Order: sequence, then structure tokens, then C-alpha cells
Amino acid sequence: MNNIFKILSVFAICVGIAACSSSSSTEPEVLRDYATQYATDLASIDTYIDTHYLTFDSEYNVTFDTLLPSSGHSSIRTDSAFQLKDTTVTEDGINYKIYFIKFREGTKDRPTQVDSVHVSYKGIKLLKSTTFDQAVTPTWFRLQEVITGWSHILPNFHTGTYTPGTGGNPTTFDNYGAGVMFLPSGLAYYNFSAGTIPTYSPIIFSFKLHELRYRDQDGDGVLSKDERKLDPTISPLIRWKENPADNLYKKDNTGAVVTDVPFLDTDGDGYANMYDIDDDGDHVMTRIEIKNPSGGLYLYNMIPDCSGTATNPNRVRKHIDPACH
Ligand SMILES: [Ca+2]
Ligand SMILES: [Ca+2]
Ligand SMILES: [Ca+2]
Repeated sequence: MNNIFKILSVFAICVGIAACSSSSSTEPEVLRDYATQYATDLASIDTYIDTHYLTFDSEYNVTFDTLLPSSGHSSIRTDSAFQLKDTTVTEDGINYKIYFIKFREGTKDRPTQVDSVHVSYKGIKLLKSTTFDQAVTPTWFRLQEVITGWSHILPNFHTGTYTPGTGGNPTTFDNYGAGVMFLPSGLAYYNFSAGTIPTYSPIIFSFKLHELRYRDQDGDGVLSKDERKLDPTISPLIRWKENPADNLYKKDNTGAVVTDVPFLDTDGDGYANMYDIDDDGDHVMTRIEIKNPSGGLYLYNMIPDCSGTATNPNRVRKHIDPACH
């Protein structure tokens, strides 16, 4: 059962049509105050990581258990076999702390919050250390369609390499990003329950990021990751949540830390570039503007400026320069 998928799909539908079947197992409870619930969840998570330990094998399959004085293990917080990190994200007016562990960062591509990822994972109920959901075989899903916590943590990891299976042997994955995240309920299912997950449950996921697909939501030929920059003049190295250096990806082009990256809407028509087929509002579709001389589309890094050159890394690319037409 891939609950992470199904529950959120139901959730999205419920929100979209504002009426849900009363027989649905995901019928929400009365909404609690976010700040109060977060304080409760964070206390539970802090207690858990001080009173439990984890072990992992060479494939980063993770097991959690209660820490006993005689067990010879260290708590999740103090274990030197890995480092417990945390990051702060803002949702619903709350600055949520998310603890996570990066067993391995991965070596290849890094997703943004709007891309598709191919992951295997295991979801664990915080208070009982029992598994409620898992996908041993990697599964595809879109980060915009699953619980919020995933879209904040997965962009900290990279994919790895893989060898396609031949002669009936399965594809093998290597060097992929692998980790664990501890999510307060406000970044998970909050007032929804499903299966064995009660409402208002903080939960844990271990995961492996095997592969990703960069998406082009508006089909204009520019990948969404390249349409979400803070500013068209920003260094291409500091695109949104793409920089390999953890401490850089949340900074804008002045070096200031940004907590929430706004959508870039070049022509100010209310449609963000990643959803706008004419980014600069010059009535020429982006897809037409980025055609190369052989009739194909320029890769983002090759799109020239109005003068037809692509040498200046900080150039304003022609499809977001209305003066080009
Ligand atoms: Ca696009
Ligand atoms: Ca627009
Ligand atoms: Ca245009």
C-alpha cells in the first residue's frame, strides 16, 4: 500500500470539491490550532529521538527500536554513526523544525519541490515504531502531490547511478541519496487519518531517492526548475533548491537567506512562469521564442539573450525579455 500517494490524492480531491464522503477513512477531525499541535508533536519527536536508536544495513534499510540501558546502542540524537540534522520550514504560519538524517547525499541530480521522484520508502508510526506503509520496489510520485514534509526534505538529496537489468535481472541502483525524516503532523496528514495512522500523528520516513524526472508543468520547453528562479539575473548556480551546497540553496542573489521562494512571474499576469506559456507577455509563446536554428528547442543553459549570444551567465534570456519582440 502506498498510503503516501493515496491519502494525499484523496486529500487533494476533498479540498478541491469541498465535500467528501462521510464514509471516507480520511474524513478529517476538527481542525486543531497549528501552533499548539506543533508544540505537542515536536515534544514527542524530541522524546523519541532521545529514547530510541536506529540501525541500518549496507542498503540503508533502517530499523528503529527502544533504547534500553543494556542495549549498548546510542540514541538517535547522539549516535556517531550518522548525524541528526534539522532544517526549519514555514507552513501555515508555523516555523516547523524537521529533523532528518542524511546517510548518503547521492551523486547525481537533485529534485526541486515540483518534480517527480522515484523512491523506495518506509513510513513508521512515531510512538510505536511500527511500519504503516512502505514501497520496497521504487515507486514514482510527484512531490507536489504528497505530504508537505517530503517536498522540503527530498530536495536535500541527489539521485545516484543505475545499471539497467538484462536477462531477467532487475535494475540495480547505486550511490543514491538515502535518509530519514521526522515529520510533525502539520507536515504530514494532520487532521486526517487513514489505515493505521491516527489523526495528528507525527511520523517517520526512511527513503532512498533512486531517480527523478524534472517536470515542465506548462509544456513550454523550459523545465520548471529553470522557471522558478528568484530573479532572471540571478547566478545560474543558485537556482531554487538546486545548489549542491546545503547552505547555499536558500540564499538569494545578494546572499541573504530566504525562507520562502516566491514564484517568478515575469509579466505580472498572475500566472507564474512555470505555469505561463508566454512568460514575458509579448504574445509570442515561450516555445516559439526558444527555438534553435535547427528547429529544436535550446536547452536552458543555451537560450541566448536578445542579441543572440549566450556567453554572459547573467544574461536575460530572450523568452523572458519582452523587448525582444
Ligand atoms: Ca516550463
Ligand atoms: Ca506570468
Ligand atoms: Ca513570450
